[in-house]
Amino acid sequence: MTKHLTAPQVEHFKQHGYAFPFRAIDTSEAAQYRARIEAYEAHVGEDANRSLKIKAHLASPAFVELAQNPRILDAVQDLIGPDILLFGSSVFAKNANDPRYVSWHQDSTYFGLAPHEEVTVWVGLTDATSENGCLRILPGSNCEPDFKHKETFDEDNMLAKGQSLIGVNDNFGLEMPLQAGEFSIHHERTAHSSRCNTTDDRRIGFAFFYIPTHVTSTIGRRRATLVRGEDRFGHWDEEALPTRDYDEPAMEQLHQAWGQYRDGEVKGG
Ligand SMILES: O=C(O)CCC(=O)C(=O)O
Repeated sequence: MTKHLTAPQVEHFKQHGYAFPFRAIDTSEAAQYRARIEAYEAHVGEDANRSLKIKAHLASPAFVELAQNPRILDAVQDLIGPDILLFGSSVFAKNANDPRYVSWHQDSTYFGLAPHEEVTVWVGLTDATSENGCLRILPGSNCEPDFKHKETFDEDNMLAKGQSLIGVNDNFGLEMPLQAGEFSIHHERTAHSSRCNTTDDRRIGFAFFYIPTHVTSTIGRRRATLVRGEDRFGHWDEEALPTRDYDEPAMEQLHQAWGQYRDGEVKGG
């Protein structure tokens, strides 16, 4: 028996690498989360994209709570089973009329996980539309061999290394529009991207990265948080979760994980 997705939705995910839309929170809660991201930006004096990366949930207990949202975890459980670790999260915030985009990429190349069973839940904290650059995926790419990336370091590319898949036909991209508070799910091998924001408001999404507890890190021991079930494997060290906003030990882990990723110490294996 599935908990949130229907059996055909689970089958569709296996074959095509994505599922959407599902509701996690209502629009007023989404607006509160947006306000929290913007309060963080005011606190650090820069765009959330610059530091709420890889372990963004460690900036606030409220973000950990969103990662533990039962509707999200029920959907994740339907896809990867009942023992679930949150190993990371990133905020993708585009400003109004923002030329920045996300190039086609596969997270499996960069996450350093084996086997490739990670799923990403992307929660819209604003509406995500064609015009403001909603997430796009290449259906079925989850079942294809790994693609090759080139690292472009393009200034307008929101990815740390500007990593871009070589030879993708952009016309096959499928958009996943969402209303604020809804979420989509994609597999770590599903190629995805997003275009720039041509509207007068921001487009903000919070991406959470979940793995079943048997998945290992191919790049040495790292930290993760058990969000449901039991960890009978012990492949991951525990994260120190924040007890208040911008809690120092938690922020230190956030910055450390982002630094390792950005500086290339953390690469896929
Ligand atoms: O939000 C975006 O535009 C890109 C998101 C993304 O690359 C991801 O969720 O892995």
